[in-house]
Amino acid sequence: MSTSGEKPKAGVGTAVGIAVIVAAIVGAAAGYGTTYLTRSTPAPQTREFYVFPFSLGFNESVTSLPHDVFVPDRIVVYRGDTVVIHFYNTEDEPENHTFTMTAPAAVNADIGMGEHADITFVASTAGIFPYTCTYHLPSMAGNLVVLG
Ligand SMILES: [Cu+2]
Repeated sequence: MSTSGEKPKAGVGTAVGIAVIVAAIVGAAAGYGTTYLTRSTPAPQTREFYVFPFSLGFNESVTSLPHDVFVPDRIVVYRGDTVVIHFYNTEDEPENHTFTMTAPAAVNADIGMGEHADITFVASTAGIFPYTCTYHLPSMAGNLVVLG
């Protein structure tokens, strides 16, 4: 214990500990940077998806929400891929559904019972892009995820 009133000085052990922590942080940052710079995106390819309307089992008049949803409600591709969506209206009642999006492509396929639409576009921009059915918002909606 110091009796002179001076503050105790940091020892060699403390300095070594700090150096180890700093080295670990610098090493982790360098590793992350190297991984980021050398990452590769797969070559663009055509990816096909089959999309359907689906009715959930609840009474719309009770919830004030449409019981229709998309299956699937999430589509994931890489930037540059050609996306082919086969949109089928498989419902057994005369009701239209749309597959509508504004980006990365303007699409508005409106199909009746028993019909289908084939939609093709290039996912040229990375991001998350909503697709909706204009008749059954807000529940009938999904997202196209384009990885950059
Ligand atoms: Cu719909």
